[in-house]
Order: sequence, then C-alpha cells, then structure tokens
Amino acid sequence: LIGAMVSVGALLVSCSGQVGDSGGTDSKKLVLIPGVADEPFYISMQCGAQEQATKLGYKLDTQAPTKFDAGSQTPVLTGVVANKPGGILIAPTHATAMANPIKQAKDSGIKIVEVDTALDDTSIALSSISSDNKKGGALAAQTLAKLVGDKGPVLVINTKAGTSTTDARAQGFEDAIKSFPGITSLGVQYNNNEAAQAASIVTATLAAHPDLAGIFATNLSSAEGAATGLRNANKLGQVKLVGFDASPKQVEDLKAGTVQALIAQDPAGIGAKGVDQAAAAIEGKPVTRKIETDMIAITQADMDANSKYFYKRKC
Ligand code: T6T
Repeated sequence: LIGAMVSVGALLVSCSGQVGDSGGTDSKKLVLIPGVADEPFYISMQCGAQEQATKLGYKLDTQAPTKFDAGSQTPVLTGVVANKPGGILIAPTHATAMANPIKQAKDSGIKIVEVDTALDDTSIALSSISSDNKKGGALAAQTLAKLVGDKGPVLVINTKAGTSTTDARAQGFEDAIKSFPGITSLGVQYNNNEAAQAASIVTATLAAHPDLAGIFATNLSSAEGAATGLRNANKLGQVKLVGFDASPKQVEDLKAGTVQALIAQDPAGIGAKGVDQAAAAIEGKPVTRKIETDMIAITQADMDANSKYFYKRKC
C-alpha cells in the first residue's frame, strides 16, 4: 500500500508537466479573476493584462463570476486554485468575505495580486494595484459642488457595502463635501451593483426631495442607472450627475448631457501592472506592495481629447 501511494504521488508530480519552481504551480500561467463577467471596466482590465502577459511570455486565462459577490466569486477561485497557476490577479468582491478563500490560494503556493479592489487584510496579497479611490471621491465632490453652484441637497448612490473601492469613493466624497457649507448630503444608498436599483433610488429620492441638486454615483452600474432614473423623471440636466467610470453607455450619457462628469480610471493599466507584479513574484524579483494608477475627471467639453480613457466592450 505504501509503495502504491508513493507511485501515485510520483505520477502526480511527473504528470504536472510545466511545473515551475513555486510549489508545484504552473509558473508560466496566470489567471485573472475580475469582480464580474461582461462588464467594460473588467473587459478593459483583461485587455491590458492579456497584452502584457503576451509581452512577458505568460499565458493568461480569465475566469469571471456571473455576479459581483463573494458567493459567486469563491467557487470560481476554488476552481482556479485546483489548476495551480503560478499567479492569480483577483478583484476581491468583498473586503472581508473573500479573505479566507484568497488566503487558501496563497497558502497553496500561488502568487496573489489584487487588481482594483482589495482585502482589508493586507498580509495576503503581494501587491495591490488600484486608483486612489478616496481621492477619486473627493474629486467627485469638488466637481459636483461646482456643477450645483455650491448649494442644495446631494445624494450618493453606492454599489455594495464591503467593496473596498466604492466604499472609499463614498467616504472620500462625504468627507470632501463637508467643506461646502451650502450643500447637504442626503447620505448613501446602495444599488447592489444593479443599474435598475439605482434608477429606482433616484425616483424615490426625487419624490421625497424634489429639490435634489446633484448625485454622485460611485461606479458604472450606479451611474448608468442614475442616468436612467433622471431621464424617467424628466430631470435631465436639472439634477447634476457625476459618475465614476467611463463605460460606452456612460460616455453616450456624457455626450447627451445626461451626465455632467465622469471620473475615468485606467483599468487596462491596472491589468498590465498586475501582470508585471505577478510575473516579478514568480521570477523571484522584487514586487511593489501598492501601486496607484491614473484617474481623470472628464466633462463634455474635454471628452474628445480624453477618449483614450474610455472603457471597451472588447479588446
Ligand atoms: O468602478 C469599477 C471598479 O473600480 C469597482 O471596484 C467596481 O465597479 C467597477 O467595476 C465598475 O462597475
């Protein structure tokens, strides 16, 4: 029996083929696990990661959950870990609920890099690449304050509590808006990363506060949905809307004047830098624990000059 076990063990080792030097993982393979499938922010991230992986001689697969939540992302991660890639680039969908599954991946010898979102526990990933989201929230507050002429009630539509990036944006906004004494914040409401829920929040808020002056939507789904809500209520342009991200629909909304400003990120840069860090870790080179990527506020007036920041539906 002992002999059989040994030979089974030996068979497993010899069958793993491209085993590298990092604990039986396939050192030339990387997997990107975005927050959710088929979404322009993550598609653009995938494009950047793919291009950089090819440049560095790595194979990159993308495995995305169907919903932006830990319940959907965990089984995707577990399946990826079973195939033992050398590195995983992951956008954790929850700052604490994803900690255990990601730690298990790390403990199995896989190099972990956080792209965009991050865990509260900073001891698990080797590197985190993202926008400065708190600063982005503050930038949104300054932009919206100017648009509403420094007065009136404003609302924050956020995605899901526990998402590191959007929580930081809402916090940055709330902190910065306090320095405009004519503006009152109506607080934060959550749309569960569903555009339709953001539209309903706008409808309900306008019923309670017909004088609503402005909205900060913390990401793509909340901004796309808020624009729909304002259109349904015939409040386009009257209620000023600043949204994070720059999906094709958000860009159309900016062009149409439905949205007054977009805070665009650099998802392709996040993906490419994520690949750099995973490759460095696999190759035993130094890694950088925290890397900040670009962010820019775009208005209708300068949208043509800034089209390179627009997100893609395909590479
Ligand atoms: O805003 C991005 C991303 O930065 C955030 O973490 C989650 O939402 C997006 O993917 C846009 O939907």
